[in-house]
Amino acid sequence: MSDPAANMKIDADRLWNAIHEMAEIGPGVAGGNNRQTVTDEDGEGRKLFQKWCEAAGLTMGVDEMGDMFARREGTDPDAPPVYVGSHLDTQPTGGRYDGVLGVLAGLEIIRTLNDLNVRTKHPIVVTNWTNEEGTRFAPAMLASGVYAGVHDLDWAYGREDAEGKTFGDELQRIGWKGDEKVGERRMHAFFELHIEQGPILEAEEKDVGVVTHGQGLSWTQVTVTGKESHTGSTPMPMRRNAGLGMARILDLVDQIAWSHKPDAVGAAGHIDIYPNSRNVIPGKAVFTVDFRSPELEVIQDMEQRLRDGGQKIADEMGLEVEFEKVGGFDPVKFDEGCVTAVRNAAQRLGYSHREIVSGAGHDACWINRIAPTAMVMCPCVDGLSHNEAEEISKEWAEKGANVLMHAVVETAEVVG
Ligand code: HGY
Ligand code: MN
Ligand code: MN
Repeated sequence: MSDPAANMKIDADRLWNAIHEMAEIGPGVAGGNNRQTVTDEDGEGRKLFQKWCEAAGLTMGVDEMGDMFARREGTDPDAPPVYVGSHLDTQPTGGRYDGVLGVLAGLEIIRTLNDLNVRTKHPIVVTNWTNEEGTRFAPAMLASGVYAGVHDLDWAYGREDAEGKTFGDELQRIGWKGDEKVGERRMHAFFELHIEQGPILEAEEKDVGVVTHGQGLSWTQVTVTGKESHTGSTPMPMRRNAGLGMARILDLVDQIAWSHKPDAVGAAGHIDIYPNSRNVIPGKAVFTVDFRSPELEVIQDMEQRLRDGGQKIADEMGLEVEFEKVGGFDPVKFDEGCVTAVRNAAQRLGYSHREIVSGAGHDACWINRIAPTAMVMCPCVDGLSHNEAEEISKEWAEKGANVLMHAVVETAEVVG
């Protein structure tokens, strides 16, 4: 990298303040955030991000999925841009940093390049991907999946939340349904900074994770149907208890995941029980089984054993059971060239670092299908995430953002 950029560092206080100003929008109940996708709070967060981008001289484009693309011109307007970003939507009990760090670190790169008057050949585009979390509208990484050609736009518009509202209507309602065709932009590369959401980097006292792979994900929605009846007057042998059936299937999920230790994981985070009344035997249980592993064959084995074992449990209990695949992606290997740019940046900056496989899914996992992609990770306290107590240090944010900047700027080619 040329001299003007060789020793560049971001403004850590400015990044830290931006993160905490964004956190004031859609506050949670315990210090974190509840800024779920295409809610009014999401719309407010988008407006603040757009204001900051325009103040930094960027031009904003918005596509049909609400993805936001804030462009800094390069010296070669025809060169495909380097994209950098993540997501601003959060879990209902989310932390302040999941996704937000990656979007605002992208903006901080622009602010730093402006301060230092550093120009690059390739334009740089800071990105906010819509509905990364998939909690209100499944699946996760919805918009980046449409962008990568994995999901159909109309299918995505039709996804429904628990109240029966559709994603497309809600995106329209908050005023962020753009005109740009999804997926038409050419990308020279895509980089994403994200908190690890796991314990490894902190435990090993490493400042930076050089993400080489992302483990695969499988979401199976299971519907168990029994018969509602009185919890007092229905004799035990006559009960068709969908809640008990769910409990036995969830225990099976745990056994299946443990059978593939140490890397596979499995659980259900979404559970709805009907009618959810204290004195009614549940007639229906709907839950989503989340299996993950770095190996595709392991994921496929876990999915099949869930179906076979779940059907056996239902048959033995006189219950009905249905399985629907509602999300997932194969294990991901990120682009060698981009991973090398990240590793070289960490080395050049003298930061402790290690290669790591991402345990969580990210927009980068889909974008990796259509453009050279890599990720940078920073530690998080106790590896905790998807919890309002999620915490990182300003130093970790600073080092992650510096590595991200050096990888992005090297790939965008500094001019003069
Ligand atoms: O589910 C995931 O891995 C991501 O946090 N949405
Ligand atoms: Mn995330
Ligand atoms: Mn998340």
